[in-house]
Amino acid sequence: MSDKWITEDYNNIYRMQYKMKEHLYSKKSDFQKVDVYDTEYLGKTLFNDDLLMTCERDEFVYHEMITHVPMLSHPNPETVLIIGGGDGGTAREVLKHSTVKKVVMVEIDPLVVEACKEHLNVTACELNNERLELIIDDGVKHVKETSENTYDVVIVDSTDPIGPAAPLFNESFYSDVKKCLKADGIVVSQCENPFLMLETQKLLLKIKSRLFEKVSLYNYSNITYPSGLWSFSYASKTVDPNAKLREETFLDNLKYYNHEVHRAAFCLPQFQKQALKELFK
Ligand code: SPD
Repeated sequence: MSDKWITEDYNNIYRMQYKMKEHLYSKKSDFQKVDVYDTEYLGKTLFNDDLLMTCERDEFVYHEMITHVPMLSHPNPETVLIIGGGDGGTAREVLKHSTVKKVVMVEIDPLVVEACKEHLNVTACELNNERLELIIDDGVKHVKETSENTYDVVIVDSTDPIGPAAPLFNESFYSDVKKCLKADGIVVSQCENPFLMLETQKLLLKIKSRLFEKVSLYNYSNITYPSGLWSFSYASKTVDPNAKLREETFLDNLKYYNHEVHRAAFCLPQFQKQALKELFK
């Protein structure tokens, strides 16, 4: 019997392949095709439109870094909005914080939630937490309709800037996010990677630097997204991400994040720093 491989193709110039054990889930929503595969090396994996979103092997890197950098930079994060994040990994990390009273998560695609609840318990394990309100809706519409000064932290846990996530890379969306944030609020967003998507990183930072007083970008390395070195962009009206970091007792149990990694993540390779430094504030 021949081996079965799953392929993620980046613009027909770069491919990654994973040896499949079993195809566990496949459905088409109004937005995309959603698949869950069990694989030899990555364990269970979630794919949207044939792009790898998250997997058992290294989901902790992405979810710890998108969450704990803003959450531990903020002096007292009580109310948190997650845009996207339907697999539940970011919500799981946010809910570890003792300060958190309420998390609202707005995921556009109900099938992402369904697939992960059925097959990816490692990320979906807190989706029924009583401090979490899960709304199936368009995140762009949600922030437009949200009142001023509602959230301490907004986390944009999006897919790539194509398909349903494309509007999450627009200025009008971030202008509404700014409105929703309190005076010391922070927004962190999935910001692609410096090797293949430097122009997208520039565009998102330009938008944030037109709207916010503090703007920067930090990196993490993972094994599942093309080219390996990926980034999150940071913006706040007032809070410097490298000033004072909060302590939490759960920190010793994390697998990627610690305070040293937090500070080091803002040190960028020279080519990325040169390309983006004018946009940092
Ligand atoms: N090419 C994948 C880009 C990252 C997408 N976000 C993943 C969501 C994990 N919660």
